[in-house]
Amino acid sequence: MTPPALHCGPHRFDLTRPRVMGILNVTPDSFSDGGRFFDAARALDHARRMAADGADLIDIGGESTRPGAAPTALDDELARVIPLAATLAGEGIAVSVDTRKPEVMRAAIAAGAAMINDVGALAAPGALEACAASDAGVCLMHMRGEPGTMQQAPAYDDVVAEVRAFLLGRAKACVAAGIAPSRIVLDPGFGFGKTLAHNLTLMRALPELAAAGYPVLAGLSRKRSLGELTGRGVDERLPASLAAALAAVARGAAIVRVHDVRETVDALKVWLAVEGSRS
Ligand code: 9MG
Repeated sequence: MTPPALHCGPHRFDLTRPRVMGILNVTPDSFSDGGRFFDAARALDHARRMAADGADLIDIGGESTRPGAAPTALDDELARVIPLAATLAGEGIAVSVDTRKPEVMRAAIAAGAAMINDVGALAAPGALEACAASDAGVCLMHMRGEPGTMQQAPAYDDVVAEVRAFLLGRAKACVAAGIAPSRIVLDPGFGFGKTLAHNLTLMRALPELAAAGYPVLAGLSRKRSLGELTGRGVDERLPASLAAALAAVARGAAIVRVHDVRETVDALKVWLAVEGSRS
């Protein structure tokens, strides 16, 4: 069951309708937008555009997590992310910061970020404490391995059971550290140490994950699995990304993380008109 609301700093999201997180990669080497928003002025324009198009949250990432990516130095990540987060938060936009570093988490929260999106599920020393000392939302994602090597023959005995147990274990650690359950989002981490078959199995099992009582975030936009299914290059995956977002929402995802906000918002409006709210 999707909980009725998510609390993220000053923002409260009613989850009786699906929410959209717009992606803002401020890295020179993003797989999906090729570093187009590395320039701060362009990044700001793009974030404001996504917010105007209906994004509920803007997820700013200053370290690439694409398969094969190398780590980013702390100072570089801070310089890329924090001024943008401060400006956008100052405009009332709900900012999420995609980071694994506790130092970046603390600076992001001080700059007004409403959510920390951690592909490492707050496992780094100091990460839980950094978030617990705030009222920001947290997105806990499952990843098998590290971005540099995670797609080298990932293997599971039971991908659904393993991902679910990991995420519920991390949620428990968050609650024990003082993070209210109403601030926690779970994410199976499509493409993070998973084959196409793993991703499809997880997609079919989203209702099982949602049944745990935390909102579920699904990130499939433009990902490699969609290229494998359609034969399309990264710039040609909009229809596949929309289909994936709708399939995820139909299986209980509360938030979809996407590049193409305007198109996704339209698709969800149609879905919602047909389905009605989730209350
Ligand atoms: C940073 N990032 C890239 N893909 C992602 C996904 O699927 N989920 C979350 N939470 N973050 C992601």
